Amino acid sequence: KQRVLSGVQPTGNLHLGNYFGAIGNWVKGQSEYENYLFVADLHAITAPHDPTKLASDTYTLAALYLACGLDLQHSTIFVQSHVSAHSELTWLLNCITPLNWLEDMIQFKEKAVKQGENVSVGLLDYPVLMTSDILLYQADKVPVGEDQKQHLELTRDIAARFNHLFAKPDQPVLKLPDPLIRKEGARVMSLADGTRKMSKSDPSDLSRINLLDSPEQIQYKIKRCKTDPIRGLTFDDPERPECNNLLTLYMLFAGKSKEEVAAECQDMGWGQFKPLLMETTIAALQPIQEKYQAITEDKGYLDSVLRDGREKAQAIANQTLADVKAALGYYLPV
Ligand code: AQP
Repeated sequence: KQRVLSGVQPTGNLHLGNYFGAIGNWVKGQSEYENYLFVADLHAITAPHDPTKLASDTYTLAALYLACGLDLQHSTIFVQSHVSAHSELTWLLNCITPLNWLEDMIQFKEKAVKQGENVSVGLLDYPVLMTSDILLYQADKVPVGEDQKQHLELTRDIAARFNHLFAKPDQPVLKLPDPLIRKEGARVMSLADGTRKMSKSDPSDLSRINLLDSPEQIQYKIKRCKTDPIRGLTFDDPERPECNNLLTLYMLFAGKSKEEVAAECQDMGWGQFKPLLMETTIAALQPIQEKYQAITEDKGYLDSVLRDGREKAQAIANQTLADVKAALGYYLPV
């Protein structure tokens, strides 16, 4: 089986964008691949973070991976910082990565502007850490959204540069990963503005629906979300980004085709559609929330999952790290 690697940062509440853009897709495709899925807590400190929340956010995210349906038969779940090879390989790769490759990353430029003077070396280095995450596991495929395409290209460039400089031509040390682009993946937009993505870091909680929101919160958020005064709901109207987003959410939760939803909703007004979306969303999240409750009632269980995950991940990661060190010429005791 081909190996897939991915992760989400424990930087706040997991929302529908994370579900439909990442975790839900991992779950759908999991039996086809050998999956290594981690909680990206080293990435989480590339922006200023709250140390009183990091551990609990990490725990919640790992529990949600399981609650969303990841099956330990197909997936190894672990916490990035528990496998020290991630940090170590990052240092080694830093030293062979030209600075201007990192300065050219669009996400760095965008986030650096937002963070102003607080911008850390870690934010610049984020793509090298991501490169290490992927290359340590010799991953074949990495699920990427639009925003991560450039970083995956960089990963391939760094791996190719390493192999070129330090490996024999017929014995590459690092595998070049390919993007895994899934048709059914969706970009979920903010409830407050249909042109911006739903995001953990949006200061307004009303802009997103979190996987652990109560039915009351979901009702309230959908009631308050931005719409327009036009009757009859349609997909793909550039003048109506909110309408497109809400119909898409309904389509995804109801498991219906776009054509079915378009036909069902073409004559509806918001007063009729919103209760439908509320009901569908609440019903779809209920099993995830119940499973989450059950998992978190037994803290020992999740800890044991993460310990097993760490061991399995370490076995592969440490081997790659040893190969990289050997290729770089490090002295290793016999
Ligand atoms: N709105 C979204 N629609 C579809 N997919 C999304 N993802 C995030 N938002 C949407 C996907 O979820 C994964 C989470 O990656 P991350 O933890 O690295 O966070 P992120 O991409 O920076 O997005 P977040 O979760 O909203 O956090 P902030 O607010 O910090 O930007 C990725 O696979 C991402 O594509």
